[in-house]
Amino acid sequence: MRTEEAHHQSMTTTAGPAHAAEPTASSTPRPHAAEPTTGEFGREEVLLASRNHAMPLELLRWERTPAGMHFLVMHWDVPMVDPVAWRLKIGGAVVEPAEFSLADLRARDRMSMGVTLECAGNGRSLLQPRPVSQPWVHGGVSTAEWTGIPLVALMDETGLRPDAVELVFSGADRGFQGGVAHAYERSLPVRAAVSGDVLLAYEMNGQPLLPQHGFPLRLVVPGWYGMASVKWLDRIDAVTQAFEGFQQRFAYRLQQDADDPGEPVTRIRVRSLMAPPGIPDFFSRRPIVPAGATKLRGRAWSGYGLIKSVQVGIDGRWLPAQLDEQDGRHAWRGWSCVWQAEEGDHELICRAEDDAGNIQPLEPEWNYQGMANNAVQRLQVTVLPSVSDGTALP
Ligand SMILES: Nc1nc2c(c(=O)[nH]1)N[C@H]1C(S)=C(S)[C@@H](COP(=O)(O)O)O[C@H]1N2
Ligand SMILES: [Mo]
Repeated sequence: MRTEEAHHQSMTTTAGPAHAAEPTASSTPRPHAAEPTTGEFGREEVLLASRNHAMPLELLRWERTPAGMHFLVMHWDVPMVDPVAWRLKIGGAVVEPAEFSLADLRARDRMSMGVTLECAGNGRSLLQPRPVSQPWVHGGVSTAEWTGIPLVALMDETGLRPDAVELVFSGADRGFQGGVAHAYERSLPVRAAVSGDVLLAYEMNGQPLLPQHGFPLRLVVPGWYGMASVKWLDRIDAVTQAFEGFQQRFAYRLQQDADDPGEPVTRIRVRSLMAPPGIPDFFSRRPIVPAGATKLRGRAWSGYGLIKSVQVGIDGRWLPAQLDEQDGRHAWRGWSCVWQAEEGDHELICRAEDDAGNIQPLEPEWNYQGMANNAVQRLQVTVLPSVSDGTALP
């Protein structure tokens, strides 16, 4: 239901005592603190963006993103977890509730895989009007090598009661969002959680997880937007009804307006990005490229299948890109294309298609939270006759 309140309420102040914990139709908690805007970036957005950094797009040249360059999202504070006292507790609708220490988990058969994680809000700031939240441009995506144990291995030990419908994953971090205090919790349908390659990861790129990426243990859900991959994991509960926590029910929804219950955000939509060619101008970051043959490189991924093709658009003319070898089922796929760059200003676009028949839209599909924007990247570049030390911009 639409209400007057919806248009001028603030998330950082409490609406009223009766509204604090039990949301009603007239006080639906809002994941974002302000209405979408066409205005300038605010102080809160700048602060969020400096805590939750992007992967610089030149890192698209790397098959695996170095840990310190992997994009980062923390809703609240990084929790300090004592790895000796820490236990993973599995309970709820299971046959045998159990607790595991980090040493228990590390002693089991390990599995490693390259997984592309992308934040569901990646591309948010390119929408008009712009939802006010973490103001991603393109860099909310990275690919690390994750090592741990398959979730299904532990669930086989604890067993699941036949009435279990979802698993709820809880992180050790807590905060307020939508005016409600809660731990970061997300659920997956039982089938998605125990089929697939869902991993309980304790290493990233061969090293113990860094504090900001979920030390000592995190979930990695290949193919799903990043919100599913709960960090600082300390509980898994099997539940017999759909989970209604804030991060499930109100955040990560494809909504048309604040009161639209919306559809849940799940898998990663097909997308490609290009590493910037040439060398950048410091302040504008515009790429400056010398005339002649230039190799354009990038990566493409999809949570719905494998990448089938990538096209590169140069001033509106499409060229097919060459695809690198597919690297596992869950890591992005490299692509390249040779461009005969001619002097002047140009627009470069890349557009991927997956083997489920999904193709990137040319224009973003707007939604209220700025989720899952997989529109093509448009890169404005300048080609000069040559570029050497001392070359001046025109
Ligand atoms: N416990 C917890 N898990 C979390 C989050 C969080 O804030 N708390 N953020 C989620 C979101 S929105 C994303 S996109 C990914 C980002 O993972 P990364 O920071 O390792 O890149 O973590 C997810 N897991
Ligand atoms: Mo995210």
